[in-house]
Amino acid sequence: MSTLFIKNGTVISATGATAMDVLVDGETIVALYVPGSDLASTAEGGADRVIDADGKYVIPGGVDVHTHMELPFGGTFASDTFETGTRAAAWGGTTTIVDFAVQSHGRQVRECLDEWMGKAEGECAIDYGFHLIVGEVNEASLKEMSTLVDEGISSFKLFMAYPGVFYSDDGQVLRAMQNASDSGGLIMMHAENGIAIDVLAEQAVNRGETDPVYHGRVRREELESEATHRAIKLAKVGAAPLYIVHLSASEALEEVARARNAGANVFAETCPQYLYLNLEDHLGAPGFDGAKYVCSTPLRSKHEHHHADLWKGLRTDDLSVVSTDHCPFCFKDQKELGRDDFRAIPNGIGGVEHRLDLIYQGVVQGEIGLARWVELCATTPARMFGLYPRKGVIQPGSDADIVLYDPNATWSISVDNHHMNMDYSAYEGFEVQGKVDTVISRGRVIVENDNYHGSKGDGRYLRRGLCEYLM
Ligand code: DUC
Ligand code: ZN
Ligand code: ZN
Repeated sequence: MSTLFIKNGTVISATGATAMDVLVDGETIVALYVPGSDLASTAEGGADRVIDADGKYVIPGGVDVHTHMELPFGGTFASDTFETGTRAAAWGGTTTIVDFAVQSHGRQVRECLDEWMGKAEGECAIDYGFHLIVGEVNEASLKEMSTLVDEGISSFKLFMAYPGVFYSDDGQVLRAMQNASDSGGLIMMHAENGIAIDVLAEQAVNRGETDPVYHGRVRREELESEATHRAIKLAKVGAAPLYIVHLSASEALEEVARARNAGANVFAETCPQYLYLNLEDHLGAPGFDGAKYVCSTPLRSKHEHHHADLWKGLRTDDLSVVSTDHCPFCFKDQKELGRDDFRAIPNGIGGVEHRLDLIYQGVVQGEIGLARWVELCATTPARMFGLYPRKGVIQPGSDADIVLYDPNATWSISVDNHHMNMDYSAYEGFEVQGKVDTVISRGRVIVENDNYHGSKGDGRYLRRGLCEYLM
């Protein structure tokens, strides 16, 4: 097995920044050294390869716990396959994803899971795990949920939105929560009142309001906060921990903060799109361009204070994780399905490649510190979803998933330089300070000098443990 010595960098962890040299043996981090020490010189002298990280941050590889490669949605499929999507993730410094296997309505969990395992196996550039979307809560799926926790699929997404597709009613939600309470699983909730949204959407279309912006106007903030509130209360009744996905709005955040202040095991994530994009400028872009920004939960109004509140939530830990909800669709032929009716626009934004950079802008702008950046993008997601300390930290014994990040590089995001399988970028022209320089996945240098050196099948399936935050 070959050894790799990374010297002169600043190692960033969830607790701070320290000048440290890092020794990797094969796939594993084996030691950290005080730079310039005798031990460091000996380790460097014996290494097969030395990388000079002078001027760079040395951070744990990103852990994106919310992606949807190949997701079937609205008569089409998310445009990134496990191959293309995980390669794009690697380019952006993410070395682990947790994607969603989907139990579709009317089908057995096990059969669906096998199918999703098959889609990913041998295709991924980086390590990957799965949550399960429980498309139908019934006796059979509840039984499987308990078994799956022991098999390393320890989190389950339920939807209070999308009636007739993924939707679970309150009784089903409660039963799934009771099950998770017994098994140690974590319920992830898409918290929007889908029944009410469908009424408003139909009324809007009947009035001739068919443009993409109405997707955001009918998915009202109240319908996110109401569902968030309901989910929190149901989780209390079911004695289950709860993780709210893709939280986008101030009022929903207030519900989470209130529950957390009361000591509940309630957690939430947000995504870069809710920190940088908005309803008027993006969803409301001229012509049909707003379709590029149709996702659910939707982008919120710039005239309110959602962005500022979400950044604050990231500082206070009322928001504990930043994921991407990477769910890309091309504009041509996919987003275009909804030209005459926003309800037919496939929901999703691709962003798996840009999470580290976009959240690093929060460091540049003084919203969060360096340690919090790493905590939000790597350490907490790993702990939340049973991957720590294998992932999410640079310490002896952990997988050698390491990113060298250049804090001084500047560039702009574009469809012309991204690697996701999308014909547009939701962040086109967005100027970024900081850049992923080198990416190491289980000891292999897969991105270096703007070249990709990995191959499909490098990534391994991760059996996950339980959420670490449950009390
Ligand atoms: N939201 C999206 O935007 N896309 C896929 C599913 C979801 O909940
Ligand atoms: Zn969702
Ligand atoms: Zn999602």
